[in-house]
Amino acid sequence: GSQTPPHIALFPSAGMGHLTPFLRIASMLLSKNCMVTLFTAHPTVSATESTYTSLFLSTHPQLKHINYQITPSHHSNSSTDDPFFLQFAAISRHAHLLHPLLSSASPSFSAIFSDFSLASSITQFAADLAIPNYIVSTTSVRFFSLMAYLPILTSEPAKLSSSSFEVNIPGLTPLSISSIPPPFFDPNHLFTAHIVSNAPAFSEAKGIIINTFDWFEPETLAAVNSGRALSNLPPILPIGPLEPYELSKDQFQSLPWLDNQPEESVVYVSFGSRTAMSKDQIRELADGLERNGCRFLWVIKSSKVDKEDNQELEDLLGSSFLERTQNKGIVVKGWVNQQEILAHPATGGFINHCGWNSVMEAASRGVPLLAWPQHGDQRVNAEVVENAGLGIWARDWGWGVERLVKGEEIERKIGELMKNEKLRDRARKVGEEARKARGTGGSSNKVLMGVIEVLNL
Ligand code: BUP
Repeated sequence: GSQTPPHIALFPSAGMGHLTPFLRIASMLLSKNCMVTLFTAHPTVSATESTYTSLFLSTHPQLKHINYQITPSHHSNSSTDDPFFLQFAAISRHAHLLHPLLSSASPSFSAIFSDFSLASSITQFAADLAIPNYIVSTTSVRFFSLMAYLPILTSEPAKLSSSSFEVNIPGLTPLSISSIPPPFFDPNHLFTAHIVSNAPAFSEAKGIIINTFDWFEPETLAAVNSGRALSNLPPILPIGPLEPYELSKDQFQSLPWLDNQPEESVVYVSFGSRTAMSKDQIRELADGLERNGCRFLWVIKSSKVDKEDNQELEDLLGSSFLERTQNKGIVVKGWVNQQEILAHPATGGFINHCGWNSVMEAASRGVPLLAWPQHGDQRVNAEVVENAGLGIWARDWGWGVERLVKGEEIERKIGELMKNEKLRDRARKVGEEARKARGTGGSSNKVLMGVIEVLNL
C-alpha cells in the first residue's frame, strides 16, 4: 500500500434516512484510519440534519467538512410538494459546484462514496478526475433493484401498469404491483424522473455499498451478484447493519420512564423522520393502543418537516387519552434517540414505517416489527422484513393514506406483535445473524475489509 491513508469523499443526499448511513460510514472509515471529507448541502430540509452534522463534527474532530450552498427548489411548477424530493432535485442542480471541490482536494481523493440519488452527476466528475466512485444505497437491495430497472419499466408502459398484477425484473422474484410506489406509474413525477435519470449511472460505479446483510436478503443479493439479474450492475457490497456511532446523551430527551418498565413489554411506535400521519389516523392509532392495553412509547409527528412541527399533543389526542393511559405509555414529540430505545431491554416490539435505517436498526437488536409502510420504498422493504421473519405486515392497510385503519384492527395486530413467541424467537435469531455478519469473519465484515483493502492499494 501507499504511505498516506486513503482519503474518501462522502456525498449524502437530503433527509435523515440518507444522512444517517453516511455518518455511520464516516465513523467506521475514521476508525479504520481513513481520511474522510463530508460534503453537505446548505440549507438542509430539516433542522435535525444540521444538528446531527454539527454533533457528529464535534465528536469526530478528524472529519473534514465542506458545506456547499444551494438554492432550494420551489414546488410551484413541479409534480410534487414533498420537501425531500425537491431537495434531491436542488442538490442535483448544484452538482456542478462539486467538481472543483473534488479536484482541488489535498491530499487528493482515493474514492468517492455518493448517494444513489446523485449518481449521474458524480459519475461524470469521478470519471473525469479518475476517482473510483462507489454508490451508497440507503434502501434494501430489493428496492435498489427496482430503481436500477426503472428506466426499462418506464420506457415500456406495458411492463409497469397499475392494472397488471405484478412487476417482473428478469432473474428476481416478481414484485406485487401494490408495492410499487404510486409515483412510479407517472414518468413525469419528479421522484420517478429523478431515479430514471440517475439509474443508468449505477452501472458505471465501482460498487454499490448497501446497508444490508447476506443472511437478510440472500436471494436478491445472490441473483444480482451472480449476474442472473441486472447483469449490468457492478458488485453489490452488503456491509450492514451499519454500526451506530455513540450519540451524546444530553442532546436528546431522556426517557427514564423506559427504565422502569418490565423486560420486552413496551411497543415503540415511530414512523420515521419524514412521515406525518393524518390527525384521524393518529386518533385511531391511539384507540388501538388503548384497546390493546400494551405499554407504549409513541413518538408523534404531525407534519413532514421538523421545523413546522408545533401542533400540541393535547390537540391531537385529546387530554383524556393522555390521562387514561398515563400508567401505560408515554407520547413524545420531537426527536428521540431511536438506536438507544431499540437497544433498551424494555422494548419488545416496534410499530414502524419500514424506513430502511429503522429496519436495519431493529434487525441488529432483534426487535420484532409491525410493518406499516407509508410511501416510497417502504412496502418493498416490508416484504423483505416479512420474508426474513423479522416482523409481520398488515398488507391490507394499504399505503397509510389509502384508507383509515381502525383502532380495532390496530389493537389486533399489536396483539400479534407482542404475544407471538415464535416471532420473538425469530427476531432474536435475526439479531444474532446481524451481529455475526458484522463481527470478525462475518459476511459484511469481509466485504468491508475488501473495500478498504482496495482503497489502500
Ligand atoms: Br423520527 C426519528 N430519532 O426520533 P429511516 C428517527 N431517528 O434517531 P426516514 C431517530 O433517523 P426514509 C427519531 O433511528 C433512523 O436512523 C432512526 O431513517 C433515526 O426513515 C433515521 O428509518 C430515520 O430510514 O427515511 O427518515 O423516514 O423515508 O428515507 O426511509
